Amino acid sequence: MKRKKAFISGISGQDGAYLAKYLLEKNYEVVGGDKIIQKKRLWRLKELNILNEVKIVKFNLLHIQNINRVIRNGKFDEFYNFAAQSLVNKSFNSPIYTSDVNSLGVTRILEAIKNFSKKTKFYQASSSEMFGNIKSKKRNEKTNFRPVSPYAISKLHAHWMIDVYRSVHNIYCCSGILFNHDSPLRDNEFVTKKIVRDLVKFKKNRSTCLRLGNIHVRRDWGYSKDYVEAIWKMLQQKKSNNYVISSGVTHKVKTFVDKTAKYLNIDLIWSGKGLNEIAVDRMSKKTVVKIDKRFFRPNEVNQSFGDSSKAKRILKWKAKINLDKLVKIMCEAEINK
Ligand code: GDR
Repeated sequence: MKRKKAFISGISGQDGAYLAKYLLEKNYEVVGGDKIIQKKRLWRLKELNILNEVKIVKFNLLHIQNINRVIRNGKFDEFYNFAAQSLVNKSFNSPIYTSDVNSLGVTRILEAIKNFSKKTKFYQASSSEMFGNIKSKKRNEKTNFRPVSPYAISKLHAHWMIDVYRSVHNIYCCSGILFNHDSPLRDNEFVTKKIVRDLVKFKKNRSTCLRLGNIHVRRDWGYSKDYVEAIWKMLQQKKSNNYVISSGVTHKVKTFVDKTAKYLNIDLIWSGKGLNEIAVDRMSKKTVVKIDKRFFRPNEVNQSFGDSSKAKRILKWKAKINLDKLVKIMCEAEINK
C-alpha cells in the first residue's frame, strides 16, 4: 500500500511533536512546517527520538506564496494545522497579529487546498476558549459561542471558515474543539507546566516561589499524547465533521497545585484571600505559592467541561488519562530532566 503523506504545521509545538510520532508509527511520511528553521526549536522532536525521521520546511501562516508552494508541491493526503499564536493572554496585547495568524492564516491554507490540492484532508486546531462565558456548564458541538479574548475570536473565525469550505467548496475539513491538553512537552508559559516546574524546583532547593494569577478558575485538562489520537481519527472518517475533545471533568488551577504538591510530598498550608492568598510549606515554613496580579487576565473564561460524546460515538475515542495521571506524568518527566 502507498505510504500516506502528512503535513504538520507547527511541528515544533507540543501537539505537532506528539502527532508526528503517532503518524510515523503508522508508517506515514511526515513533513513538518515551522516559521523559523532552527534546530533548538525542534527539541521536542529530539526528545521523542524522531528528529531525523521528519522533513522540516519553512511554513509561515502570514505568507501566502509560501503556503501555496508548500501545498501545491506537497500533494499531501492529510494536513494538520497546529501553527498559531496560542497564548490567550498575549492576544490582548497583540490582537492584530493574533487574528492575522489564527484567522487569515487558516483561510490562506483553505484557499491553497481549494486551488491546488482539493483532495487534501484538513484538520484545524480549534479551541474550547471559543465557548467563552456562556451559562451552560456542558459544552459540545451544538453549544453557542461567546468568545471573550482576541485569541478566542480569531479561532472562531477559522472554525466558521471550515464550515464554509466544507459545505460550499466540498473540502474535507475538520475543526477539533480541544479543551486544555498538557504534557511534559508543554511550554513553560502555560499554567500546568509552570506549576510542575516551580514545585519541582522548590522540592530541590526550598527557595523557589511559584507566582500565579487566578487560581480559582476551572479547566478541563487532558493529555496531549492522548488527544492527538482523536485528531488523527477525525481525518479517517467518511465525512468531515467538527468534534469536541475533552476529559469531561473540570478542576480549579488550585487543585492542580494541590495535586502536584501532594505528588511531590510538599505539605501545603493555604491562608489568605484574593491577592493575599498564599501557600506555605509545613516543613520549612517557606512560602511556596503567591498570587501575582501580573498573571491575571483582562477577561477570564470561567470554563466548565467538555462533552465529547460525539467523539466517543463516531470516533470511538475517549480520554484515557485523568488529572492524577497527568500530574504524575508531568512531575516524573520534570524530576528526571
Ligand atoms: P489556557 O491555558 O489559557 O486555558 O489555554 P493556560 O495554561 O495558559 O491557562 C489556564 C488557566 O490558568 C490560569 N492561570 C494562569 N495561566 C498562566 N498561563 N500563567 C499563570 O501564572 C496563571 N495563573 C492562573 C489562567 O488565567 C487560565 O484560566 C490553553 C492554550 O493551549 C490555548 O492555546 C488552547 O486553545 C486552550 O488551552 C484550550
